[in-house]
Amino acid sequence: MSRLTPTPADKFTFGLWTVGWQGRDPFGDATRRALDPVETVERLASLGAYGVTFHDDDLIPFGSSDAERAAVVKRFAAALESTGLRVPMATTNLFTHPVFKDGAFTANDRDVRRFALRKTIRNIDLAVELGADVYVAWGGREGAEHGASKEVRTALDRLKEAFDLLGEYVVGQGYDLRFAIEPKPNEPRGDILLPTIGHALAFIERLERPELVGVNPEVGHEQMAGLNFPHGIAQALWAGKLFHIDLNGQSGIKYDQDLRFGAGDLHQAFWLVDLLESAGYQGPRHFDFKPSRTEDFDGVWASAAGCMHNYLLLKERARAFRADPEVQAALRAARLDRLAEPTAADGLAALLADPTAFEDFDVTAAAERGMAFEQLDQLALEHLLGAR
Ligand code: XLS
Ligand code: MN
Ligand code: MN
Repeated sequence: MSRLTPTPADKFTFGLWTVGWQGRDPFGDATRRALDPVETVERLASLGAYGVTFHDDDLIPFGSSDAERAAVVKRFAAALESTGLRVPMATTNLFTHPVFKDGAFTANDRDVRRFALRKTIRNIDLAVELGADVYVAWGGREGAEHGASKEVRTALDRLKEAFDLLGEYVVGQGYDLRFAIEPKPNEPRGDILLPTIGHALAFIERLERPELVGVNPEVGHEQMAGLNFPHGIAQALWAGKLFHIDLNGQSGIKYDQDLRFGAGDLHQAFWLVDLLESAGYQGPRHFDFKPSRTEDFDGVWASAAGCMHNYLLLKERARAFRADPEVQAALRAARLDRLAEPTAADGLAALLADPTAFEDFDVTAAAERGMAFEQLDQLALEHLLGAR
């Protein structure tokens, strides 16, 4: 087996809705038939994936009877059992049904908010039953298009209320389950609440049980806002909040492209894998992408395999970059070792009393020092291109 053949140890996971996307977009109908979740489980297992994830409605069609629901779950669980595929995460669809047109946890209508919470809690029970330890919450419809239509401070109160109730529920049930909020700046709403990783991190600290809640950032979502995804992930790691991650590709500030991982901004993909691997991120590498609607099922499975292959290739390139003695010298020349030193380990009083820090500091000489970043970055580019 090649070192670039995925195995469950790589912890690659896919949502049912990713390979199962039928290609419907705002301008065009479906280009592919619906996939049976059991077929998805079998195909993903044969490609070397570790697990599969789902929205409640991906698995159990909205409005199913209790008996239909039980039959679907039983069949799905049997497929998991026979393939060994895991379900490390699940989430709720709070955006497709028209009832959620003005949001779910922050809908102006109280009855819709209560329904959204009950729908979520019902699927949390199933997620735990199937072994998940992370529950993703993407508030796709929690937002607005019209200025006065959403009182944002009040909506944030309702959003906090929802997460506090969900936290109370999982603690009360004794579940080993944490929540991961997925930020997105827009689409399908004109503007969505908690649009970036930073907004979500600040929100989490206002909750009753902040320790239960982290983030599930998605590559393309931050890039839709023009942000540097690896920087956002670094801050989430720094805060101890990277509970899950959605990997895909995006080319700049435009609609949510959900390209396969590695397509789009390849540079950011390289630095992302370098970061996740060097930081020792232990969670699933979850692909949330959409195989282009131009593809038949051969293209769908090829793109799923491509996501995993590209991750493994980038992991290999990042490892070679870090191991290269010339890179290590370039990192020293760029003074990364100095960044790791505390600025005033001797304390504030010593800083204030140190004339070399200010009175005698040679500002001109310091300003003239080159940072040697270009050579370092060229080495990275050559490693990324496989030229070293
Ligand atoms: C949509 C989101 C969605 C979440 C799960 O843009 O990425 O698929 O990951 O609801
Ligand atoms: Mn997306
Ligand atoms: Mn996502």
